[in-house]
Amino acid sequence: MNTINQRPFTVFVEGNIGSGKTTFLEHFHQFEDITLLTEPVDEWRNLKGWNLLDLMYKDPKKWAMTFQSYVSLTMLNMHRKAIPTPVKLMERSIFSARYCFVEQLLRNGSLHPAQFAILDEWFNFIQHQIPIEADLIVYLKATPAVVYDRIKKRARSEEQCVPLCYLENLHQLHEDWLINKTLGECPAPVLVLDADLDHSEITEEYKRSEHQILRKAV
Ligand code: DGT
Repeated sequence: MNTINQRPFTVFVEGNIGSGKTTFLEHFHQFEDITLLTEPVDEWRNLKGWNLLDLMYKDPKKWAMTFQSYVSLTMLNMHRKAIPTPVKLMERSIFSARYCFVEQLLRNGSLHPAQFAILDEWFNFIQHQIPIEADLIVYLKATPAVVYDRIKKRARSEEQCVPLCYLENLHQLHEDWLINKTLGECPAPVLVLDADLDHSEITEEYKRSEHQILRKAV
């Protein structure tokens, strides 16, 4: 078990929309001494009755700033959450929100440069003033066409308008951030898994990460 003064070994699970982050977290349900923090999508879909995710997709120019501001808050909450186990596995992070989504929304014109500047200032402030622990990033690397098909199949109502090019751009931003290291700061070593594999093969692929994630828990 974790001692009070020891911080948990902290892992971010990153990857495109539909790359299987939730399924990856579910794989680790079977292990003790690990806390799984799923992304607060439900909070984004219901803030005092408002569906911010839907508003953002329907009218990004109007709602992207508001949405990203709330994403930052909910992500920060996850980063700062005290947990009782020696390992913490988190779906996404404040870093992918900034380097992938905010970047994308700036580039496609959904965010005005002035709005981007404010989000960037907040991000820099948080990074420098609030401890955010990161020990490992698991990157679920997937082909955009594959995640496009999965998103269509899972039919989350807000995402039905997401075009393939949006996923291609997001994929490239993940690559630039985590592989090419040409975008922002990569806060931890990256383990790349093949997230194109289908259900029958993916468990074996997930197992490849167990040793690195659980070594602190065993
Ligand atoms: P999974 O399990 O890999 O299929 O994961 P998803 O697709 O459930 O989770 P994720 O984080 O890729 O995305 C959930 C939805 O929220 C999706 O429509 C993209 C959107 N989203 C997540 N983070 C951000 C963000 O920072 N900004 C914007 N604009 N959208 C975001």
